Amino acid sequence: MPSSALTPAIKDEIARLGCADIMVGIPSYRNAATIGHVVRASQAGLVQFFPDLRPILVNADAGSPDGTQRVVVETEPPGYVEQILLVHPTNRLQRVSLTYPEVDGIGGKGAALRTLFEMAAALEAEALVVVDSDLRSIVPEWIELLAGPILKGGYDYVTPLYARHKYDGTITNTVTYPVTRALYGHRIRQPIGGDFGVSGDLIRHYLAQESWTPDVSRFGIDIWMTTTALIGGFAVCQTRLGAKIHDPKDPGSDLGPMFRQVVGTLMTMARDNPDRWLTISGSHDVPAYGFERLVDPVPLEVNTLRLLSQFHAGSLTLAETWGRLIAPDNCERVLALAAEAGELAEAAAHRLGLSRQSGEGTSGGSMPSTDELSDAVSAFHFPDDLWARVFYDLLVAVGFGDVEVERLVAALVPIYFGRVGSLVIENRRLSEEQAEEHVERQAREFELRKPYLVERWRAAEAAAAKAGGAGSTRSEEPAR
Ligand SMILES: Nc1nc2c(ncn2[C@@H]2O[C@H](COP(=O)(O)OP(=O)(O)OP(=O)(O)O)[C@@H](O)[C@H]2O)c(=O)[nH]1
Ligand SMILES: [Mg+2]
Repeated sequence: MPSSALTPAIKDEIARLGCADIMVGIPSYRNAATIGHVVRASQAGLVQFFPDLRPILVNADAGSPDGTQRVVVETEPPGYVEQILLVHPTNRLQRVSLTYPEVDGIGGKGAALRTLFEMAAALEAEALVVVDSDLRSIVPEWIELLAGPILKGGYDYVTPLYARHKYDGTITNTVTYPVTRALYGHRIRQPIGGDFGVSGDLIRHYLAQESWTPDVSRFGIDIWMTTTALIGGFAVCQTRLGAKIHDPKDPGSDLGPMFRQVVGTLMTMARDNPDRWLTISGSHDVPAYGFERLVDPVPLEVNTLRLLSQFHAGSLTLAETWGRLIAPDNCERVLALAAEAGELAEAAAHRLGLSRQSGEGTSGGSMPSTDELSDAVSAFHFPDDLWARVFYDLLVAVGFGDVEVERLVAALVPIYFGRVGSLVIENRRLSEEQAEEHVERQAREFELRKPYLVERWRAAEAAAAKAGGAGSTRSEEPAR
């Protein structure tokens, strides 16, 4: 990890605070509208469930101009805990909001967490709970659900389980869940959920890592935390938090950069740790804490027409790059699908009176719903096996090809849009449970196809060793 970049002000703050047993950390950027609720719930959770511990709440903010930090320092805990439950915390709750420093010139969620790790380590906290600042559905019990397995159960890393809408969490559903499961063998359903519990031991391990990259300073942080915990052999469990309601994103318009940062980090870590996944086959359940909850997540709209158009548009500029990265048979299938996506989207846009590229309304009329849009392109289907093969082809290219990871992952984005579009179309008539079964089906496909990855990886490894002379293996000399 890059050397400590804590500012003198943060060091002074740490000296003033001294020690803590349990810390809640909240990264933020322009979250004044929502962070108050998160701070209130966290404070109540600390006092209500851990009255005997020394608690601290730290907000690591990007210097938001909207008053996020002011909201944090002015938000008081709810009075009911002491008034009704007569719980009197032994130790006063400390509440701090600070502007975190960049890491090697890069700011972002990961840089914020880096400051939180350093603070938790300096304060010798036994457990750090990290929660997102745009959460609407957090309740005080989340703090216990995320810290309990660490403080009472001896676990090191607690990942969330949520009831999410079938169209929410597309990067998770299409990449991080199935790939983490197939590579490392742990069925962690939300490897990048954003709400985590981390033990003091694991924080120290994080701070000792050399694998921090610019993407980890941004949205690569979540998959980096999960993968580092798995590779390091730490005890991992899940915890049932109920619904995740937060500022939602449409996968076609908001998630491109996040996809690149998350998937770039996942691939770089796989490239650098082949010994941790090459020999693993199959997967096992990861224990879950907390009582089951029956909740209906908030619906989300997705513009499937735009996803299909973007897939097609990507094929027009990236066909040559895809040809260098993807095995010929698979590439041919992807190009045929992209052409089909373009035709279907164009015909549907014409029928619905929408502009072709954006899928937006052209005459000020209201935008059709996800179902209407998906019905109009219902013939489109991107098969599970092709998605798994293409992903694995790219992983091999990360290991042994001559295209740098950033470019390679950028080239995958339009294909991801095609895959997500297909899943949304396929799931439009399904319940959340049935859609979940599709996610499982796809994860099994990644496991089933893993021998394809291992075979290609080993062949490329052998070819690289031959070309570079005896002893020049991939793991000694990572190809960038
Ligand atoms: N400190 C800091 N926090 C950030 C930055 N960008 C995002 N965050 C915080 O990171 C958390 C997650 O960001 P979101 O934009 O909600 O992303 P997400 O919920 O993981 O993404 P989806 O689930 O795909 O919607 C929130 O608490 C944000 O405030 C940043 O640049 N700096
Ligand atoms: Mg969010």
